[in-house]
Amino acid sequence: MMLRLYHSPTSPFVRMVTVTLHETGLIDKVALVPSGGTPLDPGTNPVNRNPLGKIPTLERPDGPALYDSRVICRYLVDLAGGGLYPPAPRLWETLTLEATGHGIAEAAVLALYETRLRPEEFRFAPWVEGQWSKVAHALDALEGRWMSHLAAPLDCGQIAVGCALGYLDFRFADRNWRAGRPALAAWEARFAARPSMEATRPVG
Ligand SMILES: N[C@@H](CCC(=O)N[C@@H](CS)C(=O)NCC(=O)O)C(=O)O
Repeated sequence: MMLRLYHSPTSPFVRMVTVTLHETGLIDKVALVPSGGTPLDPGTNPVNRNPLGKIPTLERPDGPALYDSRVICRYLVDLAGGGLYPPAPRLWETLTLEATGHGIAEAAVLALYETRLRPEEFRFAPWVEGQWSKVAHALDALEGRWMSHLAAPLDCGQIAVGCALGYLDFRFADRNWRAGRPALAAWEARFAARPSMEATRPVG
């Protein structure tokens, strides 16, 4: 069964899906369709498949296209026979960790759009700092409360956090997110060495 994933190598949300594809062994079943766009211009993003004009979007032979990345990851794990979403009650922790990784990536993408897409005269620095304070609070929560879950067997919560941290390194290296968060920094160094993470490192 061939799947088609609308893809960009720089998107942290796409990376959550491609890491899941590697970890479930499904990567060879998916054709990557290069795409890209912004809220200002959907570009080559598949607006006809995903009305929100965002990637990742997954075309599948057995139904309408799927989006967003969390839905796609759950579909892929189901297709692979399970594994990366544990049964409840642990599931609720995994999904909350996944939401934390997503929240970090969303705030970082919004901060990037503010500085990259907005003409200089319309930029509002406090709004960017507001996004960054969401990132900082979430990183502190990971360091303070989530290290034992992060150290447990792999799940999609860990994948979301690993990809979000990789995105911070890729786009916001100057913010030095590791400062004051030694446990999370050590976890990230181990996680980034997984073959699935090495194979999907952002470029561009
Ligand atoms: N919640 C979505 C977020 C996806 C997202 O924001 N993707 C960005 C690329 S990193 C995008 O397609 N942006 C285009 C736009 O916002 O119009 C998901 O998890 O899939």
